[in-house]
Amino acid sequence: MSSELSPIDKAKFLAAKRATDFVEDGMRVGLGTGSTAAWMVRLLGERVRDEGLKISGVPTSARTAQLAQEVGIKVITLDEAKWLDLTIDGADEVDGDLNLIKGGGGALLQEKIVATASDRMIVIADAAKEVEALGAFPLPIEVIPFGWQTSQALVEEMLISMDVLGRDTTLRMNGDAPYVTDEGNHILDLHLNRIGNARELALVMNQIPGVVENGLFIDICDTLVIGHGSGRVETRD
Ligand code: ABF
Repeated sequence: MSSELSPIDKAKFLAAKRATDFVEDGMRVGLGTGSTAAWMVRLLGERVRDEGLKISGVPTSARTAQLAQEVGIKVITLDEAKWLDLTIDGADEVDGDLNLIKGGGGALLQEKIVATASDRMIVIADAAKEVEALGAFPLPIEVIPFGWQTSQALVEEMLISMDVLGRDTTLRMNGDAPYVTDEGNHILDLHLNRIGNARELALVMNQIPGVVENGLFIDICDTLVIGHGSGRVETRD
């Protein structure tokens, strides 16, 4: 399959395939969202079909739930699972400390809940996702619809007070309407260029009234699997 893919899709496929090696019979597995995670879901579906792999999958978005069901993975809720052995998910950026920016796919809230409720989180990504410092990718934050413009103004004030590079925040749109998450919330994208202290920003962000969650995943990723278009795959803990 991987021979017909573009270099970046081959990189995503290879990272996803390596990560599925960590999935064992009987596991409760968090299933991530995005194109790299979609490869992982499809490959796990093949193992269910071809090897009789017995796993329960907890999806991190409605679209991942649909794909998992289509490929024959038993889908359960997080509350039915109670706790997960492993979550495999993509990312938008990953730094040298395995801290992440996630949420480009709009699923950051369920992704963070599921990843946090797991014994281990494996991030799968193409090599372009690796950065020296987080922030070039706009940081998504999820805000409730009620008073979202006030939340946006409070976020911008907070960024100024923290002297964060970049101030521009934009409401994520879906065509002419605001993007709506699976939970019915909106997303603000923060164009920060470079985040100096991601840990502090992640803590402060969630104190702002109206902010539900942010796309900084600090100390959550345990293992990084990076795929390259050349065919090389690296695994780092
Ligand atoms: C998802 O994976 C999102 O959090 C993140 O934005 C996305 C990365 O997408 P892709 O794998 O398509 O590059 O978990």
